[in-house]
Amino acid sequence: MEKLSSQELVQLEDRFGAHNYHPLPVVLSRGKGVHVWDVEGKQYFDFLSAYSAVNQGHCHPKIVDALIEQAQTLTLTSRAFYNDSLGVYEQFITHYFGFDKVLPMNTGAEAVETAIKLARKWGYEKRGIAENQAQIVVCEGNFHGRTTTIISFSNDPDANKNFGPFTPGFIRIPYNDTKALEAALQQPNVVGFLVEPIQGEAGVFVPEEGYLATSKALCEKANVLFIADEVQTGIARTGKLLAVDHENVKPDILILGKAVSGGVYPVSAVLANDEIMMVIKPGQHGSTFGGNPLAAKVAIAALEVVRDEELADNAERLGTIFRAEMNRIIESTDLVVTVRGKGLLNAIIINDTPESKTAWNLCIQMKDNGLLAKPTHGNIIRFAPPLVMTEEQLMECVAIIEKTIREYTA
Ligand code: IF1
Repeated sequence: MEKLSSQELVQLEDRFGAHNYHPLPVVLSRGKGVHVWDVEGKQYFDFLSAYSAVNQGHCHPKIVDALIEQAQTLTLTSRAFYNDSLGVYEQFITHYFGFDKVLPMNTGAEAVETAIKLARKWGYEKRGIAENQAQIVVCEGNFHGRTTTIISFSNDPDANKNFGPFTPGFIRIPYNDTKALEAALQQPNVVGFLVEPIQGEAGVFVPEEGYLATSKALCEKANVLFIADEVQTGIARTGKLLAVDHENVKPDILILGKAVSGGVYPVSAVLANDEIMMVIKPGQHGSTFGGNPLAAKVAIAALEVVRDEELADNAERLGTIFRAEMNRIIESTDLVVTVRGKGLLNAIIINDTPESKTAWNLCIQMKDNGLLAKPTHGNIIRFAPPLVMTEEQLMECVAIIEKTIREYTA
């Protein structure tokens, strides 16, 4: 087949694909480590990492090798039968994160839905809550996925307008507000508190020091499950294996996705101890691909890479340098108001309204200068490179960001 140009490929997506995204105008055809290349061969630094799914870098050889080997051996058995990869993976990942058991799923949203079902069932069968009365506390500004139940408790109109009717059973409180959580936990039938340790999509909102530990303590006191959604903040992204590790908080239910597979294959996971996990009996939950041998082998390789290449330490160290460099730049420009984040999950706030095109235009210019990033909401640009980045590469990216800001304000 003849090689299609970027423009031709964009037209194919426009003509034949649903318009559920508005991508930056760049068509990628290859990725390796911290770099991606477009169809015309131009190289970029990837500063989004597929929303933190490619923490280990694009096409990491160890993960791809695991994929290829298993893909030629056994890809899918369904859970109607056992297979020789799942138990090995379950032992590996439960020891890796310190829980009794794992329920393997595929996407982050499926894992969030699984956690919701688990918390509700635990509430009915262990706390004696009246059936169909369970409540789960969630936060304003949350992003936990795109299914109908999950958008039922979103307060983002883009996420839920005209997708109703919605699933009941959720209490929404302000993020980073333990007083609001304490009040919500007094309400009857509350079984869980579902929270992102850092709100990614909302614009990399880092809660105050102690928020997670205080929230966990409040949940313990109220016998309510603390459910951490680490789909985006987990897997070393924020400078620790999990974002909750910054406060030594052990969630009752841990939700993982994205970089569990290094972006090579859809893998997600829900981890909990037996007194919670064992409320689900055979035939009460599952999925065709959940826990398939290919996912199992890929996830083991992806998690070994995080451990063996000490990606959390690298993210911690480079994140500190990155924010210092951004603060240096902020000193000398009015275009950027602040930088915030932890590890290599950061964002800059652009000095313009959320409705303005400034952040978008800056991303277009950074693209032309060789770095790919995308605004989250309006005037916030998320910066999340692969965690395998070197300091030298990071400084090259800082130079591109600085050059772009200078050009933009010239
Ligand atoms: C899109 C956002 C990021 C997540 C958290 C669960 C999920 C996600 C904390 C669901 C997924 C993705 C979804 C993707 C873009 C991206 C995203 F912009 F949507 F919000 F990262 F911030 N919990 N986030 O961040 O996982 O089902 O997608 O595997 O929908 O555009 P998923």
